[in-house]
Amino acid sequence: MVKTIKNFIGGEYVAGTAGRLFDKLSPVDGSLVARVHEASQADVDHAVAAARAGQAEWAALMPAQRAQILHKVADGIDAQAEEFVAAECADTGKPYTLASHLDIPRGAANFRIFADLVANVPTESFVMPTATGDALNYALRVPKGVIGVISPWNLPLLLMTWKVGPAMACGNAVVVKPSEETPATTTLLGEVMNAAGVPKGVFNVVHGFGPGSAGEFLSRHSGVDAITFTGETRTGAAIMKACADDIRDVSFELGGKNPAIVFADCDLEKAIDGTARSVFSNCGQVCLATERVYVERSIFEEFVSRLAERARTLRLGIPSDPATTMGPLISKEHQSKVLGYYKLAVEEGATVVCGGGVADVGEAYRDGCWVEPTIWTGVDHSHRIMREEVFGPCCAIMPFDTEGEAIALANDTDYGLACSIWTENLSRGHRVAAQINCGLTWVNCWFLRDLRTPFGGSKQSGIGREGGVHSLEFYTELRNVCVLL
Ligand code: NAD
Ligand code: 6OD
Repeated sequence: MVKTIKNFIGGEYVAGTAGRLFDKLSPVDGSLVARVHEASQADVDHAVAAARAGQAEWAALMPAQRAQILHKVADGIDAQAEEFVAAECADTGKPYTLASHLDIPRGAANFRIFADLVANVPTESFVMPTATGDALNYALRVPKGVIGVISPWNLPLLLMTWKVGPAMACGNAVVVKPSEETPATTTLLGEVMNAAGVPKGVFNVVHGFGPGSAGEFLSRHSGVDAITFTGETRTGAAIMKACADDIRDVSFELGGKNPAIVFADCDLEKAIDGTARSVFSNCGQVCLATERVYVERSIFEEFVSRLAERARTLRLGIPSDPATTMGPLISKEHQSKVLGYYKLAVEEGATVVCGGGVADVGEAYRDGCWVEPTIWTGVDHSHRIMREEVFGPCCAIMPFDTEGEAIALANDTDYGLACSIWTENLSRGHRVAAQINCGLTWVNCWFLRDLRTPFGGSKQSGIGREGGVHSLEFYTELRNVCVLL
């Protein structure tokens, strides 16, 4: 049955006042999944006003009281996990196995970690001797106010709650603009917030697009104190401009063109496993995904043929089939973009090791957004597929001869999000990791997350770090009080 999805403002589901609805189509077969109420400027104004009104009551609670409520939110997600999984998979086409092991449990974990952290955060103080006696300085950590959260479609609940969890734990109210491609789970979270006892207006959701729609209305809104955004680098630039006039703060998690470096002294089986996961998981639509693989020359041929073997054994299929290991891309538009890169790679002279086209998943899914998992060799850094983010299930593999060359190749990019290093020589692992210019380096693993650690990108991959106490830096402000005793 086709759902109708409304905005969530002041604790209630409300229709868009302009009466405009847009279609959300299934990436699996192009069928209509939902009709979504697009928020007008007036609706975004309403959501920001509701957030302003709700924030004071929320911030007045003790951190431990907020923590208790946020634990109930996490429990609520767990209790409705099946519904969340079904909604996430209907919007994205991703396998149930992935959503139920990664997206939805992380949605709950993102509330628990920050609830506990904020309830236990210390404050700093200094005693300063003066000629007339001591002065006591202490810092008060206060919420920023209303946070605009603009989120993407690839890991919808996970990435949205990664921002909403710490923002709310710190005493802020939020207005969330989920991707137009994935409106369902953010909307469902409204129900969970109400059931957990979150005061009305603390969590709001507005639906729509970017430019000239809810995304732009929110990022330009003078009633929003800061914007936290995850998405494409170019979109980040537009949001930064929108925030510039009022000097509003931004936190950005942006695109990547992430390298993996595979040394001949690696455990080859683990390196193949890890690289296959990092290239093909979520149909390659993970900001941390590996798109450039540098392999030491002595194991190059073997690595390429074994990774291609893994690609060929991926099982493309519908989300509910437990045998499915890869779903479709998110949309027809994104499929065209990825297929454009598949064509460009060949025009630029790359050798196609496997894949390279539209995947045939059967007549019933002809209108879906399927592409083949793809591997290229015969590339160098003059090729656009070695420089631009594709965001699909593909990688290009290049040989290298020395450690220094591998480091230079990995760093030769405008991005700086993530890197994986595969070696059994841990001294080398530490040494190389220290020289890679990116926010996150994994040695002999990939996307292994401890939520207390700093997360974010260098260069065009982002601004700021979130995770653990680093999130507090963005979602709160410190006020110093100096008392002459
Ligand atoms: P996107 O930038 O197209 O859209 C993200 C969000 O921004 C959506 O909600 C969209 O409606 C909104 N938006 C678009 N234009 C806007 C504008 N002018 N003003 C305000 N809002 C606007 O990104 P996407 O296609 O949804 O996601 C894929 C991209 O996100 C990839 O580049 C990927 O690398 C990146 N990403 C980065 C991280 C990270 O942690 N660094 C995580 C996930 C995704
Ligand atoms: O694990 C996280 O906290 C996180 N932000 C992951 C981002 C994945 C990008 O697609």
